[in-house]
This record gives sequence, C-alpha cells and structure tokens, in this order.
Amino acid sequence: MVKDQIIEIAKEAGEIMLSAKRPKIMEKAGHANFCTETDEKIQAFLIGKLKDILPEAEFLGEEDGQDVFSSKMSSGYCFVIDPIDGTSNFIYEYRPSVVSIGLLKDGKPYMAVVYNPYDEMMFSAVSGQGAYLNGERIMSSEAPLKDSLTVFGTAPYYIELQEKTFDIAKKLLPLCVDLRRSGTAAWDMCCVAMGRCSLYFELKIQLWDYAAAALIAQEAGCMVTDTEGAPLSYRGPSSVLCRARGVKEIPVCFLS
Ligand code: LIP
Repeated sequence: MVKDQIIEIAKEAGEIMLSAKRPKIMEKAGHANFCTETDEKIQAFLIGKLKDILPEAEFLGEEDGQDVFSSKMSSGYCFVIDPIDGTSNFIYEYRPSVVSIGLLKDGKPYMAVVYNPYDEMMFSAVSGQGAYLNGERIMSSEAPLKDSLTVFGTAPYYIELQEKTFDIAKKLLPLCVDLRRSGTAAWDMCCVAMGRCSLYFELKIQLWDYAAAALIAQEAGCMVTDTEGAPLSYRGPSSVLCRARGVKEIPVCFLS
C-alpha cells in the first residue's frame, strides 16, 4: 500500500535527520527564519523516493524554491512536504523536529505521514480511514479544555502577528491547565490527535506545515479549521485551530 511505502520513506528521512552533524545553516527572509543543508538534503531525498512510488504526482516543498502553490497542484496527486518541521529546534537540538509528508488528491487531503525520529513516533492517516500512531489507532481527548493542555505556535519572522498571538494565549491560560509551545506545528497537531493536548492554534503557518498533520488530527476526531472556524484551504498559508473532541466550542477569544 502507498501509505506503507511513504512510512518507510519517512523512516529513512528521519535517519538522515538523526545522523546530520552540525549542518550548514542558511538564513531566509525575516528574523530567525532558518533553513539547513539537511532540510535541503531530506527534501531532495523525499522527492526522489516519492516520485518512484507516484511518478505522476506534483510536489510542493518548503525548500529549494519549490514552495509556490500552482493550480496544477489542485488536480491529481500532489505531495506537500516539510523535510524538517521545527528547523530551529533541529539547529539548537531542542526536540522534536519531524518529517511531514502530505498527499493531496484533487486538492483535498488524502494521505498523511508525520514522523518524529527522536522518539520513533510514526503518525499516519488516510482520509476516511482513521489516524494511527505506530500502527495503533488514535483518537483525540474527550476531556474539556479546563482539564487539558493548550499548545500554540508563532513564527518569530511574523512580527506583526505576535501581539495578537500572545493576547489569545493570555486569554486561554485561565481556561486550560497550562500552555505549551513546541516550535513545530505538525508535532503540535499530532499531540492533539493522540490526546496529549486538546487545543492547538497558530495565526499563520504554511501549507507544508499543516497538510499532513491536519488530516491526522481530523481522522483522530479533531475539528480542524482556521481560527475563525472556516475550513482550511489547502492552497497556501492559513491560520489553524485544532480542537480535540472534548473542546466542543471555539473559545470566544478567537471570535472577538
Ligand atoms: C515551523 C512551524 C511552527 C512555527 C515555526 C516554524 P519550520 O516550521 O511548524 O509552527 O511556529 O516558527 O515556522 O520553519 O520549522 O518548518
């Protein structure tokens, strides 16, 4: 099955991440926006291997200038890949960083794999067929927000979003057990999918950050929308609000 082949490819990509020694770091536009030669190496590896299993697929990836969504990616198959989600974590050895591989079919999420190689945690999903962690079915938490952790993200290079992000975080803190912030959106959404957290939000992430993890979360029973409650576009950057089964309403701080 194609999902199993993608899982094996993600495992090999994870080995490249773990074996990297002090990679060369490149700066992209904006404050603390990094890419490493390992990001580029893993992206090239993934594209080469994924082409073998689905030659007709298009590719959208964070690195190497393959990061522009085109209309041809909204028909047929399109892999959406983030070779290292949590690049700053990877650079500073603040774990985890994950490999994220989403597969769109006619512009809709179809298949997803997110791999945390540090803990050998392989998340996968096929649309309509459930979400899995290392082959075991996962479902999000049914606990209310007041008995749960909230996780959120904010990129240091989106300076204009920081005040609103931390204003929302400040309003959420008294409504939940506590806040967490990991530095990788894909990992955060997988944590909601497997029941460790019950809400994740971020005001702007790229398609390659959410394409895989949003499907995994959705297949684990989460409500995954933008922060205003609209469906994700799967066409480009978006805000994301990922709620576990126990968080039945969108907290009012997102709607004001
Ligand atoms: C990361 C996102 C994360 C965000 C970080 C960064 P990258 O992606 O997954 O949610 O807060 O600033 O953008 O750049 O490590 O692939």
